[in-house]
Amino acid sequence: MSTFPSFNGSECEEDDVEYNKMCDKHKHLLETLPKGGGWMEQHLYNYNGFWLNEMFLKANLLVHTYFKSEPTDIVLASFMKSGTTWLKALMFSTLNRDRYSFSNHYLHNNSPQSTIPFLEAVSYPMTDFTTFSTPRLFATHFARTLLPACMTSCKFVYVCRDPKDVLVSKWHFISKLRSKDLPPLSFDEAFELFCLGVSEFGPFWEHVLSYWRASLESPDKILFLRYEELKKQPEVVVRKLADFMGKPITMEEEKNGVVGEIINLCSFENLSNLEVNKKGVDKFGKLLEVEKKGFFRKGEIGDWKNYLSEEMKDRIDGITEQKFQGSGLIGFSE
Ligand code: PAP
Repeated sequence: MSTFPSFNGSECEEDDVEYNKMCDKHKHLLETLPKGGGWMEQHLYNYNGFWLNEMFLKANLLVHTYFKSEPTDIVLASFMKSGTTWLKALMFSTLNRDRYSFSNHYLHNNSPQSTIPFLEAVSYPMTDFTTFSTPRLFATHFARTLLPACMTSCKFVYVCRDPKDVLVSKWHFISKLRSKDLPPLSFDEAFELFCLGVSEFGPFWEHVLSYWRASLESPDKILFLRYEELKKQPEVVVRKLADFMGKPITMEEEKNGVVGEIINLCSFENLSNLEVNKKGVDKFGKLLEVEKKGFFRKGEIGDWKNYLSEEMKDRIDGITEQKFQGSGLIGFSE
């Protein structure tokens, strides 16, 4: 089961002036922003250069109005379907490796989604994040430039992935969440929208560049990772993550094989075969429920080869080359 009920944009609290002002802004934006074809719902709205649906637009306004970041916060940022679930598990288990034994771990009985909350799943009234232990971990699919200025002081782990695999993964995922009032979204339609940049939280390329540029400006604040490097050299990435989060792997831990334990615990094979990730739903805020097994499909590099023609591949690679030109960021061609 997965549901995506339509969002009631006019829901307001009479006695909260700030919230009511925000609701009015949301309503006004929905009426005035440029619209594009939605994947889950009929429309996406172009807000400051990025495409959001009604619910995520409201979440963005909520974050700007109510979220108070701490300089010690660590934020996992990603475009949808780039490896967020994997990184949630890796960051949580790396940071909390003294707290749980690998033979009886929190992740054996709880989904990776429960470890790090998504900022775009916030609703009103916002959860009291001040009670979270330091460093607080958050996740987001919002582009860097859509986040409030106060978050400049936070650390970010950004994970990106070959857009061809992102597209395939996203199309599978969204097909299950798409409103039942709409006709199914064909792969060709999804491809076209993706290439035009019209895609939840996208355009993909501008999303990646928003974090890449920030990482060049503040390399100590943004750890820029790729799904593909994680697949090929997970031990290197886990050590980088541990260093970046301020908890380097000690010599003793190296001797005890802790890095390997973390990698095995968080592997696609292990997580996708756990009962807790096979049944039931993960809830995101009040409005979105997603089948847990929907976060685990194939977990491979290059599944796009089963979906994209040579011409489609060339078109996406061409866009990547053109968009990344001069940025110092290399593309994803194998
Ligand atoms: P989200 O944007 O909805 O949070 P996200 O976790 O970023 O999704 O991406 C899901 C993809 O990561 C899926 O890719 P696929 O459709 O190509 O298979 C999913 O299978 C993959 N994935 C999930 N967990 C892991 C893991 N532990 N190792 C490798 N890949 C994983």
